[in-house]
Amino acid sequence: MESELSNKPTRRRSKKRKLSKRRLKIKGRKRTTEKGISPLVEKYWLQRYNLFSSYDDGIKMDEEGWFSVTPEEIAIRHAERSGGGCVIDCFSGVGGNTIQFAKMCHHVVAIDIDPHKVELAFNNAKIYGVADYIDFIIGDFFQLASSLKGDIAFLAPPWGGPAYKTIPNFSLDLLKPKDGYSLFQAAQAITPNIIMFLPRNVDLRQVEELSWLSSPPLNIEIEENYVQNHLKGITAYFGGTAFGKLDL
Ligand code: MGP
Ligand code: SAH
Repeated sequence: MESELSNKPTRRRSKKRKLSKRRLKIKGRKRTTEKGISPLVEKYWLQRYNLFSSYDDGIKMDEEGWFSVTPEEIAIRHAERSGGGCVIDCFSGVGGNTIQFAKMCHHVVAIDIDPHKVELAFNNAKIYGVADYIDFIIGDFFQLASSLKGDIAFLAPPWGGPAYKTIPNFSLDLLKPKDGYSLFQAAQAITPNIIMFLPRNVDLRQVEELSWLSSPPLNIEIEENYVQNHLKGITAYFGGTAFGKLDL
């Protein structure tokens, strides 16, 4: 009897400790699954309303989408410069640019090689009510380029992941899946009116050289893009998109 009494509190304490440990584990697990956010994308998630102002209405992302999507304010700026015609968004991702082009332009062709990205972009375009103005294509831009027609080619290719910023002078050779010169040449098969969204540390001399790939050289304008005073990227406008809105 005595020994039972003396054992009881000890057993209760250890049960309690086990319970609270389990509760902590559940709490930890719940936090990550609720947001579905990995440590890599947490900093982008914190900026979610700068990326999509309608984020809470059901926007869907994947990891690459989080760190690659063009912030909404910048995507609006790109669309304002596009002149309202037919835009080919050659690397459409989860749809940050595609959606804003669709809001302001006659039609958008949105291409991505990753079928899951196209699903996400379609979902996101529906949230913004613009899916009907977009043709979604799953495919490799480099294979499709020669068969595409449009007033503007928009290029926001992969920059090689968030580590791009560790390179002091980002060379166009580092763009994926092919270097910037090949990319620009493929786009020129569609139109000389090209808009390119590039890393803020890009080698600007190389960007200017792109305009010399045409004869006579294309007009070029370079713009820095800020969100809340933070430089996010650089936009190069070529051909008719340089120096104001494209005149169609
Ligand atoms: P960032 O530099 O990774 O984020 O990306 P942030 O918050 O500016 O980082 P910090 O360390 O300076 O505080 C800035 C923006 O660049 C993103 O919001 C995307 O719009 C764009 N971006 C980044 N990457 C890695 C890519 C990419 O691979 N492709 C494209 N098209 N855009 C990218
Ligand atoms: N501007 C987009 C982000 C583009 S990120 C936005 O605002 O959401 C670059 C995208 O290029 C990625 O989604 C990647 O899947 C796609 N991509 C990579 N190689 C490609 C290729 N060869 N052809 C078409 N898309 C490609």
